[in-house]
Amino acid sequence: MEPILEELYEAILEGNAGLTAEKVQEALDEGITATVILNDGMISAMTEVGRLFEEGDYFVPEMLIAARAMQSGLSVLRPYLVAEDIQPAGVVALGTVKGDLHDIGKNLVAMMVEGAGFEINDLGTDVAPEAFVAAIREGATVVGLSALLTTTMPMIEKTIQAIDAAGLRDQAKIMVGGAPVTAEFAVQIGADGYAPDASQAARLAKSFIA
Ligand code: B1M
Repeated sequence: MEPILEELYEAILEGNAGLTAEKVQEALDEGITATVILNDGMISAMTEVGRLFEEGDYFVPEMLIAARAMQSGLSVLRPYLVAEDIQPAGVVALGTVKGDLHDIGKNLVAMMVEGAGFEINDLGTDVAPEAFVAAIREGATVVGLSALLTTTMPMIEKTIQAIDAAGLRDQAKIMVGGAPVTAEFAVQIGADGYAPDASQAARLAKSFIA
């Protein structure tokens, strides 16, 4: 790997947002294409962050600051990606279900999934089933439903039912997560996958398009 991409990789692992933006600009100035910068310097770093989190070497704060560094680098890179006409791996519509206002975990999932090369349509919190239906009509191929309350878990199932009733169930893969959600619950309500954390959510989204 080019030394500048190694420095970029390290800056993301360290969660240094300012340095990450600088290294992206330096790599661009050296004539490295946005695609190579994204894949070799940035997505690979976020994959490593995910691995470190799963191994228990990184915790939520480290993952958050790494994801913020990634965002800072992406903001420099975005116009160049557009110029190179890089297509995202797909659009992921993500939201916390209706009645639920928790968004820290959902935001972490958004950052990691964006880090995996997807475009995020962040629908926010307290999202009604109809908004997820509309997002699929607008082109989302993956829907991510987050719930943090046992009282809002049934809304995940209602959202899947609304997508089904709109005749769109085969147009998007549905992944679910949140502290009270389990793999068994995901199977029971007909979701396509469950992820226990943001890193595995990014892996799951990638597996949908593999
Ligand atoms: Co709330 N709250 N809260 N709260 N809150 C919990 C969830 C609770 C467990 C606290 C407790 O009692 N011990 C409890 C739920 C109990 C239950 O349902 N059994 C609870 C309650 C009761 C409530 C209120 C009802 C309190 C009240 O008003 N009486 C109320 C509800 C409001 C509402 O939503 N309608 C409420 C309000 C709030 C605040 C607004 C104050 C605040 C939220 C601020 C915000 O999000 N902007 C808040 C907070 C901060 C929490 C705790 C303390 C922390 C949640 C959090 O951010 N965790 C929480 C207790 C706890 O979890 N220890 C609690 C960190 C975050 C990174 O983890 O969200 O689990 P998490 O996300 C993980 C994974 O779950 C997964 O990946 C993430 C990263 O690894 N994941 C996904 C999440 N979404 C995913 C989606 C995926 C895949 C993976 O695919 C799509």
